[in-house]
Amino acid sequence: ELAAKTAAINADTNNPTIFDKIISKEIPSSIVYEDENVLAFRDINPQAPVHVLVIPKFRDGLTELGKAEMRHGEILGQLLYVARIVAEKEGVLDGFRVVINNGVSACQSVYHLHLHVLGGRQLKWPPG
Ligand code: DGP
Repeated sequence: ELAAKTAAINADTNNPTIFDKIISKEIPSSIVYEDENVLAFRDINPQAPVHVLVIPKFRDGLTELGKAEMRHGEILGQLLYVARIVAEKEGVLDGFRVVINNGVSACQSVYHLHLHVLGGRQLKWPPG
């Protein structure tokens, strides 16, 4: 049922992505946090000892942050709060970074909004 709902809602904009299969558990992932609306799982290509992706289960037009509308406010807030839960669970609440890559020039590769939560090492600034 979840897979069907995800597919139906996500089909409204562009194409489904690999994240749909992660949400439906068709593709296994290392899940750090899950609730009705949000899933957090370890990035397959970690850039830091802690590298977790936080995504909405129902993309609902949010292929990228640039597509956000006021009606997305609640889910956007939930994603940011889950980033904080993940940071605490992973033991990096004292130092972590939340990144959203938006569009080609920011190297976005999956068009289903996702927050990267990075930590567990000294992070440099400015980022690359
Ligand atoms: P971005 O470049 O911001 O669009 O980040 C997409 C991230 O998604 C990238 O860091 C790698 C991750 N990713 C892609 N495919 C998979 C997958 O099948 N499983 C997991 N766990 N992560 C994936």
